[in-house]
Amino acid sequence: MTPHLESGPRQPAPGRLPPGREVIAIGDVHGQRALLDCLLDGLLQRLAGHAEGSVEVVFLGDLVDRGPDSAGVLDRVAAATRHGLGPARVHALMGNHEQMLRRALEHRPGAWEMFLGNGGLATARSLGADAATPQAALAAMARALHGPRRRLLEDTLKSHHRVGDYLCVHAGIDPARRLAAHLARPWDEVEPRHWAWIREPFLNRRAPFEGGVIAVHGHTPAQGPQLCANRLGIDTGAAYDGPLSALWLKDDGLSVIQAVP
Ligand SMILES: [Mn+2]
Repeated sequence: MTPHLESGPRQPAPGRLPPGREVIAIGDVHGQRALLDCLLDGLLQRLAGHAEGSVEVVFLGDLVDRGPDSAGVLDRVAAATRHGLGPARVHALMGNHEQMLRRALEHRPGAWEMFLGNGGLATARSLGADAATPQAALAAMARALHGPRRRLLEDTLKSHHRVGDYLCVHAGIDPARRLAAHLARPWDEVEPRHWAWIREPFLNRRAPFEGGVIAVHGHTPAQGPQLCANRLGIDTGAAYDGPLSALWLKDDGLSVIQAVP
């Protein structure tokens, strides 16, 4: 089946953006290249006529794993971060799945098993690494992750991206820590309260976050977008045959556009 695009209604936005600026955040892609192409092509049409640099597209992380074409997703996102999407600049954040992939490629203890246990086999296959031993598979993956794919994974991915009141981050914010220290942590650490991994006590928090920032995040899939006063969650389960969602933030409202399988 060919994916199709669905656009939701305009709704009030919980935060403010600098004048003339717009943000489009894209949830966990997880190797779904066909959904990604459908979504980006639809966004490109809707971006026609926008001033150069007035819109920023932010991938919220988890480009890889579970879905069938992680290699193709890395290629499309690498090209977008390099050349933009029409008039929009494109940023990409580190997800816990990129972190697991990097750790496997660095041969960290237990990292290969963790990678396989979280949908990594599909990524290995899409990179042409269907080898019998972990060592052979990792060597083949390392060879396939060259050029723009390698630069994306090693240099381009960021921990967060803030525009106005909105803080784009993969999983969320640990409310028990100072924001700056929380976001500055190196991403080769793996622990559950990390910004690339956190679920609770982030998801159930109703109080505002430090500085009144509104988290724009993926990581925890839900049936539909989670549009709360203090967080906007847009992982709608593309990994599990759900749609791939984009959240379009403007100063006078927000809307959700989905590529539906
Ligand atoms: Mn994810």
